[in-house]
Amino acid sequence: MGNEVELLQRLSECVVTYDVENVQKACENALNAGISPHRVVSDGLSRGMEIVGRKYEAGECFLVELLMAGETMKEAMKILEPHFSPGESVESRGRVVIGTVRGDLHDLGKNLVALLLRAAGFQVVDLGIDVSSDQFVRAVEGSKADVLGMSALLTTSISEMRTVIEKLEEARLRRNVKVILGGAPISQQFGREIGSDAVGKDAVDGVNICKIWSESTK
Ligand code: B1M
Repeated sequence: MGNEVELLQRLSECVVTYDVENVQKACENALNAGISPHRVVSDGLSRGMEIVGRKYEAGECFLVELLMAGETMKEAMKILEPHFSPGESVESRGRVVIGTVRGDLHDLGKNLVALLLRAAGFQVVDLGIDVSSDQFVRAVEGSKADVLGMSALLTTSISEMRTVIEKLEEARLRRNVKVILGGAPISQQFGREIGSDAVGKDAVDGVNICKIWSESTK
């Protein structure tokens, strides 16, 4: 079955070579060898995505190949999802509305955050991709959310996050909801500038921040 390094390497290779047929098997092998589902994602699949991203940036692969790498990762997540499920006895920690902002179709990171939030016992309303500011505001109001999570991967989309926060203020909802941002182009400074409550460095960090908020309101 190979050692840990090889199993993680294999996962990364599956993403880099768009090996949709074998990625689930590679996940199973890693899980059976005792590698945690978190590491399967962070030290295996995500490493592969980073390589594909760099190749795209260097002009060594095309958009369609990015898409195929994304699909490979989604296929892998199907196998991993049950391993992140919370126990039945887990009490709800609160409601989180989450989505990728308008103009942005990247959802792998956002899906991972949603998955880990559910695993931690949060009720998650996932609005999907290309979500407008009005959709975010309506969902926060309608679901009485404790937390709003916004994700963006494109620098051209991040200004949309500011619009959402401004509209929450106009609707007098800002005080009722904590706002967390995430995605590669989002810095802590940007988060402070637009008036968010936190920026998650990665999915685990984002979920930990939500857990701390949930504990502090108990
Ligand atoms: Co695109 N893409 N893409 N892409 N893509 C990037 C982001 C890019 C950096 C690639 C590059 O040029 N190097 C670049 C953006 C440049 C920029 O603006 N700075 C880019 C571009 C330019 C584009 C297009 C414009 C290309 C084109 O059409 N010419 C186009 C835009 C489409 C659109 O959105 N309107 C496009 C399209 C696509 C695909 C559809 C083909 C595909 C997405 C598939 C999908 O998501 N279903 C895709 C992919 C796969 C990528 C890369 C390769 C990988 C992104 C990814 O999924 N990573 C990416 C390059 C890269 O990142 N190296 C790239 C894995 C994922 C688990 O990580 O999403 O970063 P990530 O999430 C992390 C953290 O950021 C954080 O936690 C996650 C895990 O720890 N996080 C949060 C994310 N959200 C969070 C929310 C939180 C907390 C933490 O709280 C709420």
